[in-house]
Amino acid sequence: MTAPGENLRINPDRLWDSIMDMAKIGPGIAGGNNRQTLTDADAEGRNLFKSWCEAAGLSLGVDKMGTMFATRPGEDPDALPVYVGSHLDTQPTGGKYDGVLGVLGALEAVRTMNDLGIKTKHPIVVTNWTNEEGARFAPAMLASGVFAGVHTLDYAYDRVDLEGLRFGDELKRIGWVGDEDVGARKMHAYFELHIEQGPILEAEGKDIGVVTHCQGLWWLEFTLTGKEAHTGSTPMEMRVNGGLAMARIFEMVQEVAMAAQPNAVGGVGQVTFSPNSRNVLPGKVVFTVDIRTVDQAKLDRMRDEIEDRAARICAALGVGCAVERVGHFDPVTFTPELVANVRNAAEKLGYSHMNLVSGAGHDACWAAKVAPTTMIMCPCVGGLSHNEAEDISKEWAAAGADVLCHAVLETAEIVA
Ligand code: HGY
Ligand code: MN
Ligand code: MN
Repeated sequence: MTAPGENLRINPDRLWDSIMDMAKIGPGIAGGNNRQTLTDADAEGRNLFKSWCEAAGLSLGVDKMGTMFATRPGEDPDALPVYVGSHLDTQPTGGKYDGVLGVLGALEAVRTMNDLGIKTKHPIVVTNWTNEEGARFAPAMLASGVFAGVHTLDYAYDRVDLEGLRFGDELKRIGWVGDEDVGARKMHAYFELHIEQGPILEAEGKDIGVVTHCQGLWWLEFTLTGKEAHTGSTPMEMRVNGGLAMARIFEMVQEVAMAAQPNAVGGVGQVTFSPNSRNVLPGKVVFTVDIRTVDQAKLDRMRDEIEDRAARICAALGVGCAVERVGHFDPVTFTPELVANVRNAAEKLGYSHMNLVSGAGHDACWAAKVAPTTMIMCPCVGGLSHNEAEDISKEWAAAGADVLCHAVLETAEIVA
């Protein structure tokens, strides 16, 4: 007689259909998604997710950062819940699976438990964190950061997007300001299923990433002050050229990251020039340097070298240089007991697997500060993510959700 849930498998078609239905909301222009946080599309995605949670018999709580917590009751009312989730917000040119696989994989695990009438000692809470991406409002993982006590609610509410709109005002506008104090909930454990967003699992032919660590990160926002002047009539020796300083800093960041190999990255994804006119030298150049590595000392060395060398590059050009550390988390070591639950689940289900360090940041990085936490990853095609062409197979999604379901049940304790 096999134990209840021993050979459990989730419903791959139901999971895939849910992912495809969510992908219809906030469509991109090239097959992916633009469902940025606190936009009308985000609100529409939240409402669809809410309807699915209610259909699965879950009770929904929302905190003051808009994070959604859908609870499946446990048999022991005093047992802390096992939280399982990720995020539904996307990059402006995001894929269909980044974050979404983790939220809907968690929902599919609960739907499967419902199908089989499985009861657990601990409640299970399916979670959608607000503003994981940090694309519209920096920093990334903003809501989970408030939940973990890293940011205050006021700090988060005052973050502004490129149009100068405030996070707190936009959350209110879409009607998703919840009544729960952020971080009041206590977790027995937190699990997050996510696409790898890198090339390793596919290259190694593995179905499952048993995530042991996550790279640490610094986001350094530089504001360079040049002198607005005519690009045609201003002699070269008279220019105070913020754009030139920016270019030299970009080259230097590349050099620092390459010197820090292996397992370190550095680059820039966003720049704004003002006045951003073709024939005006920029008076102000703002950009964010993104550096990451799993080695704490190396991470901080890279940060210090970049800040120091940028100041010298700007001084040599007479350009003003200010830097603000707008995003940071130290390298994360996930909880060995939960990592073992994931590995055992993959083993039991016959999925190929390997240990993995997450290159991207996730809400799990902040959850790990307040609860036992770990992650599960599935491959993605060509390692591509934060690109509308992001792609995974239904089989990879199902394998990840199967392992998630078993690891969660192991931790939430099936009550026969
Ligand atoms: O930046 C990250 O690693 C995540 O995609 N927010
Ligand atoms: Mn993500
Ligand atoms: Mn992302």
